[in-house]
Amino acid sequence: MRIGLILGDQLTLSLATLRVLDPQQDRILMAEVADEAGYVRHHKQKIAFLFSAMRHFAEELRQQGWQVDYHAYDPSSSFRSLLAVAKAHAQQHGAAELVITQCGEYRLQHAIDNQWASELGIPVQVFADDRFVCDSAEFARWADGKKQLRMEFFYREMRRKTGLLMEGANGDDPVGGKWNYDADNRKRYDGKIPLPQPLNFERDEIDHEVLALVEREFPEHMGNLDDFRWATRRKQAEQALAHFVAERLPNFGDYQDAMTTGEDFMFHSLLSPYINAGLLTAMQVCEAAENAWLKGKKGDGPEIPLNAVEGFIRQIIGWREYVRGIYWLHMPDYAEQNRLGNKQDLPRYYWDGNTGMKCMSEALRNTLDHAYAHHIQRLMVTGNFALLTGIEPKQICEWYLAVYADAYDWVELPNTLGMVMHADGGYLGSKPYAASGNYINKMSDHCKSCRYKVTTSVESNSCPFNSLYWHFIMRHKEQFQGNHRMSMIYRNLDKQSDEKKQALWDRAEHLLANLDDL
Ligand code: FAD
Ligand code: DLZ
Repeated sequence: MRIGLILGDQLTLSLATLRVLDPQQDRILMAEVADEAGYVRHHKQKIAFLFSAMRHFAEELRQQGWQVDYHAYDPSSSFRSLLAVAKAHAQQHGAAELVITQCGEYRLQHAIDNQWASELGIPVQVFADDRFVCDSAEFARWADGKKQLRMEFFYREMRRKTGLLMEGANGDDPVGGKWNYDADNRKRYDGKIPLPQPLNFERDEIDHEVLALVEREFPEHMGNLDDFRWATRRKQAEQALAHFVAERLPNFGDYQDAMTTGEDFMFHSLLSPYINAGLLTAMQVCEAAENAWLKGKKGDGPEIPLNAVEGFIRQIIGWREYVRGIYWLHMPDYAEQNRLGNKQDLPRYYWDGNTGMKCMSEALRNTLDHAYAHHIQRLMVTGNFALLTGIEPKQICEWYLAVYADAYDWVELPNTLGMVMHADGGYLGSKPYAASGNYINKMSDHCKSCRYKVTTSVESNSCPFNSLYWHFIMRHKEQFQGNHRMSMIYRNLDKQSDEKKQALWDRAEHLLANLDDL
């Protein structure tokens, strides 16, 4: 017999492992282990979501006729790693081989490739993870010979490959004549369209057991479980998808970048934990969005604007696949990059949420309460602040990996190290997403109720983002002044008087020396 080890982020019925094994002869192994639960201090909701989803998945497999051995989390267990559990299991059953689908994270895949077969004393067969639209080899071929990669061109390839939102005699043309409607997706939210509340799911015994376990065994981990809203079963995740398509997708595009005080989810899908853990597949969610749009076009359902559907699909077959491609192309070296030479420590409010900066406290409260923050909070608030203050990439990457229910190294690392911190020298994105308080004020209502004044830069109560932004621009002049996308910024800097530049520099230096007090 063979053993199929299924990981916490492989909860998909069509997983390669399940396609190659035989339910009559082979056994499935799943395990909650201390090493996976503790390699960063995952948010309590992340652990609860994953453990409960894993347990429900094991039940689902049993109902389908599989023999599933499930190692539930036990703090006193001597089996702390997946390898230790697999070894004991292989010996107990006299397994001839271990089968696994390629891991999401380099850390674990590297150990499997280099250590597991000899430790287990049996062959280990790894199958490609074909839940992704583009596998690592295809991405490497696409990237080959390109000095700089651009998501937009990769995305067009993925549109052609999947046929999503394509038209024309040969299906070669993007619907509506344009590939990308991002320019339409930057509205500030004015409160006129009601924001839909996310679904709350019925909890069963498995959920209650897991929630109690996490509360008991991971008390020192970040966040709280009071408002745990995540779906933990496939059926519930499918309900979440249907809810998104019906209630949120129509406004997803327009308000994709908007932020509003007290509104944690806006029109975002909240689907990333389910897609990343495998309860939903990337193609399933894209097709659901495209079908709803097509129905609306035919008059069989509510109309959904093209900018919304295209924006949503681009995030998934564009950004999501693109960052994964970069991850596998450049690991393990990618994780070590720090091209801006940052070494500042992460301020304490990233962990406790207590700061007078309203935009930061809102993003951090959302993170603590829900193990969630929407993209613009991650990119333009907590990410932008880390970039401007020069946080050491390793520290900020570890934070993002720990605190979100959807966080896995393959997707978190390129987003944080590349997109946010520009620590890869601009390989992933051509220009750093650095912005002053002005941007946050344009896209949100936070500045109205903030302790700091967004309209000033050098006074003692002025918005920290303002002087820190100019400090970033000044201190990285050498790296960025030749970047044509930033030439306007450097022209603006040159127009400022020496006194103003010095005042901005001094204010920012003061902030950097007192970061924990903001
Ligand atoms: P929506 O706004 O509804 O977007 C729809 C879907 O598109 C998401 O569910 C997700 O699957 C995909 N998506 C959107 N943007 C990205 C992106 N940049 N990269 C990959 N997929 C994307 N996403 C993760 O899934 N895991 C992470 O660990 C993660 N870390 C991030 C760290 C930083 C610093 C930043 C800036 C972004 C990160 N993202 C990560 C991307 C993005 O912020 C989240 O996917 C998104 O906020 C999840 O919420 P949602 O499902 O409501 O997304
Ligand atoms: C994130 C996570 C956690 C918290 N716990 C487990 C676990 O106990 N068992 C498991 O199989 N997977 C877990 N995971 C997800 C893994 O970390 C993930 O499968 C690997 O990092 C590979 O992507």
